[in-house]
Formats: sequence, C-alpha cells, structure tokens
Amino acid sequence: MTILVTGGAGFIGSNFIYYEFEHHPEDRVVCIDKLTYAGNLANLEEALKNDHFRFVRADITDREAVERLFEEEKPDIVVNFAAESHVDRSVEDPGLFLRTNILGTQTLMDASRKYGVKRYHQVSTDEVYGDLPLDRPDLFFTETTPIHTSSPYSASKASADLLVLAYARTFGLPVSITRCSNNYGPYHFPEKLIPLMITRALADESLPVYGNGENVRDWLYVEDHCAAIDLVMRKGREGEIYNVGGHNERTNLQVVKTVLKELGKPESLITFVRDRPGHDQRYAIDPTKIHEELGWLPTTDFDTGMRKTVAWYLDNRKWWQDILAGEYQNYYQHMYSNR
Ligand code: NAD
Ligand code: TDX
Repeated sequence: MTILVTGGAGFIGSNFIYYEFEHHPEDRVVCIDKLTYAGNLANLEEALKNDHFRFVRADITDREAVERLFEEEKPDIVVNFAAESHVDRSVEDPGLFLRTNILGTQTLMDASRKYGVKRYHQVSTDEVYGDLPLDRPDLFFTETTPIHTSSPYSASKASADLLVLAYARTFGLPVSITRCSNNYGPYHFPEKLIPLMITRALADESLPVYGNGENVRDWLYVEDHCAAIDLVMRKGREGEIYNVGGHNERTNLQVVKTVLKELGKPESLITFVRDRPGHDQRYAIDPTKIHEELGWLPTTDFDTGMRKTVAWYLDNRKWWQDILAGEYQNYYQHMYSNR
C-alpha cells in the first residue's frame, strides 16, 4: 500500500512517518512538503535512508505538482498534516493560513477524487470547537460539539473540515477526520509552548507566559496521536470524525513549572507577558468514540511523556540550535519584543 503524507517534514508528520515504518514496514510512504520555516528535512534524516520512502518538495496548493505526484504514485491513502499550525502567526498573517489550510485541502481532495484514493484523512484539531470556560471542568468536546472558532488558524482548520465533509457528501469521497488536542514530543518546533520553554530555560532566558498562565490545554504525547491516526485511516468508519485526547489537562503555568523541575531551573525565569488576542481558555477532549469503536487509548502519561521529551531536547541540541540560529531568531524578536 502507498500512503501519501503531506507536511511530513513537520512535527507530527515526521513522527507519523516513523510510526508507519515501525508498525507497517511493508507499506510505502511518500511525503510531500513545501519545507516552510516549520518544515525541516533533518526530521526525516532516518526516513530518507529507507527504500520505502520518497520525499517530494512541493506546495499542496500547487495543483500541477500535486496531480503529477498522484499520477506517479497512485496513493491508496492520503493523510493531510500540511498546514500553517501556529496560532500566533495566524494573528500576524491570516491569508497564508487560509491559502494553505483551506485551498491546500481542496487541491488534495480534488486529486484524491481524480485518482480514486481509498481514504482521504484530514488531521484536524480540537481548536475547531473553540474553548470551554475554566469554571466548568465537567464540560468536554465531543464530536457533536458545534464548531465555534476563535483564531484565523482555528477558523481555517474548521473551514477545511467542513470542506472535507462536503466532499464526502457531494462527491462520495471516502474521508475521515481526527480532531486532536495539543501534542508534545520530539521534533516539536521551538515556537510552541513546551519546546520554547525547554530551549529558553536551558539558556537561562526568561519564559514568556501569556496572561496569568491559567489557560488549560489537554496534552497528548505525539506517538499516541500517530497511533490514533493510523487506526482511523485504516479501520475508522468512512465520513466520520474522531476526537483524540487523553484527559491530560494542565494549566500553562503547571506545564512550565514541570519543564523547570525536569531541568532543575528556577521558577524565577517565568515572566508574565501580554496575553494572546482571542486566547482560548480551556480545551478538553472526550475521546469515548475512538476508544469504544477502535479500542484506542493513550499509552504515555504526562509525567513520562515530559521526561522523554525533555531528554530528547537534551540529546538533540544540534537539532534545535540549528533552528534557533536561523530565521527563527528574527521571529522571536518580532513577536516578543513588545509584549
Ligand atoms: P508543523 O507546523 O510542525 O508542520 C507543518 C508542516 O507542513 C511543515 O513541515 C511545513 O513545511 C508543511 N507545510 C506548510 N505549508 C505547506 C504547504 N503549503 N504545502 C506543503 N507543505 C506545507 O505542524 P504540526 O504541529 O506537525 O501539525 C500538523 C497538523 O496537525 C496540522 O494540520 C495541525 O493543524 C494539526 N494539529 C496539530 C496539533 C499540535 O499540537 N501540534 C494538534 C492537533 C492538530
Ligand atoms: O510563548 C508562549 N507563551 C504561552 O503562554 C506560547 C508560544 C504559548 N503560550 C500559551 C498559549 C496557549 O495557551 O501556551 C498554550 C499553548 O500554546 P501553543 O503551543 O502555541 O499551542 P496552542 O495555541 O494551544 O495550539 C496548539 O494545539 C492545537 C498547536 O499549535 C495547534 O497547531 C493545534 O491545533
């Protein structure tokens, strides 16, 4: 079987490619990635040595390039990870998010229709449901929670989801969607909360916590997300949405303090900065459906996952130091200098 993975040079996509090689070594994996600032071929160094792997640098909104690749590879399954994924950047430049996240999805689905793929899987997010209030810990997102987005990023992801469901209903495209909570683990780009805090704490730099740090995220170790996607794209029911999360809610402040404790760094590094505009309060996933239908359960608890993640950043300093030495340096200045 040939699996086309889009955005495979990013955080979750690269972890997913390694998951596939480990669990389905008989399958061929083709990766298409534009290599934006978030895409990094170093993530795929090991994959590139595998005979069952091909990497193609292209933009998912480039119809000609996408169709050429489908013509050459005739993929059985398409898994779409490719996206602009950082909420703060979507506040700076919404247009880019709409192009990649919505029109890119359309381009991939048009090619999937033309070449008769057996399953088009959309990697979506819990952010499409908006947020939950902090004083209602009894509430969780289910697959029937109405879409209610807050940022240009989440609006673009929700728009893509609606388009996926429309292609299923109108054209009979065999689709599935997973909506996952916040991931963490190896290859996480150091603009996101956990890797940003690890890499800055290691340099004894201030740790910018937005607002009062009481916003809650539901954290899932990336390998558990990969297992869920693998299960849904192979065995999940066509046309269905599956929420993915492991009931691992933490305030941002708790997460940052966990990082500091793991690294043996002082809490005095924490600095409260101006809040993110439209900042979602709390995300919390109810994963009952994927558990009951497909038997999925997370296998890595938060403490173990954080230990593994911090160890990975300590063992792979060159990976993130190369990123910090590049264009990303300007990004930090631009986004945080006036906070
Ligand atoms: P990421 O930013 O680390 O990686 C995105 C990848 O997509 C990069 O390799 C980038 O080069 C590529 N890409 C971007 N625009 C492209 C384009 N136009 N054409 C081809 N490639 C392009 O993102 P991530 O954190 O790995 O997220 C992957 C997917 O999972 C996204 O769709 C995101 O919305 C979703 N998701 C992420 C999380 C999370 O916590 N990170 C949680 C739930 C869902
Ligand atoms: O410097 C920071 N300080 C801070 O307090 C950063 C970068 C973040 N935060 C806060 C904002 C959020 O409440 O930490 C929380 C997590 O922030 P991000 O890492 O930017 O993630 P989030 O906005 O929750 O979105 C992530 O999860 C859902 C991914 O980036 C999305 O792609 C995914 O869909």
